[in-house]
Amino acid sequence: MNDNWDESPLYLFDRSFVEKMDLSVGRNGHYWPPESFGEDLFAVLGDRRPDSRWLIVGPERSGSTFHKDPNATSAWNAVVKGSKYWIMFPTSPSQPPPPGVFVSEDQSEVTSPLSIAEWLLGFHAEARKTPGCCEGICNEGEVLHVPSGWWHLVVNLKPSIAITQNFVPKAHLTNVLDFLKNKSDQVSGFKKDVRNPYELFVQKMQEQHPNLLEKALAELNKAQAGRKRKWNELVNGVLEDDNHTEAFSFGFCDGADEDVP
Ligand SMILES: O=C(O)CCC(=O)C(=O)O
Ligand SMILES: [Fe+2]
Repeated sequence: MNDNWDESPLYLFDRSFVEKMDLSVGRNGHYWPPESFGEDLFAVLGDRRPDSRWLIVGPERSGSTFHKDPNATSAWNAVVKGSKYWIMFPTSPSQPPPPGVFVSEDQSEVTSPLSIAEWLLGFHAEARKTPGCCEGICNEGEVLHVPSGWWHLVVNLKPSIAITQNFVPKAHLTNVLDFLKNKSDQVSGFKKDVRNPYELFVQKMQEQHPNLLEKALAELNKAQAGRKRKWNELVNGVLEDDNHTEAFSFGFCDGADEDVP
């Protein structure tokens, strides 16, 4: 880190730092998740939850290219040392990905052919003018919230150490259920013995938070029915009358209208 001139320096993500460093996580431990983010519903999965916490270490210029966090989770990112520049975009089905970023039709693959430096030189100015763009610098001791489904790019302005943790807040339960159920080929971070993450999550939620689950599944059904109707409209080329269009929100589960940074 101290003697590196690479344009894209090596960037370390350690998902086992708690075990390796023998840390205790919790109110009286070495660190604990900021309480302002509320309950993490993936906690119902116990040790079968997907990877969820990382120690991130890198020199200046290292960083993360544009992505959305896995399994439609939200995240917090706490800078322990150094500082990070963030640029983010709210999720929206009506808005294309950030300038210079290309996704496959099912959003499973992100192609950002440029290094962070090239993207900043070529697309930063345009991106900053895009509606919804948020940017800022997090310094030591500051914590950033990455809402479910938001695009983000991060670059370390100084040599940095951060801790990040992914979580499922109540507000995004429907998005996570939708992702696990309908994008099962893109689900990541679960151990191999978890064959069906969606079923396991539903089962554990049923045991521990049945009311939340019921509400979220009802929302999911409504969104799926809306998507199906829209599909039929497109395929049949039929324009539905007003009665059919009012309750419909295409891409509801992408959280188009609910995220507040
Ligand atoms: O480079 C960073 O600190 C951001 C990390 C990040 O976005 C992630 O782990 O999902
Ligand atoms: Fe991220």
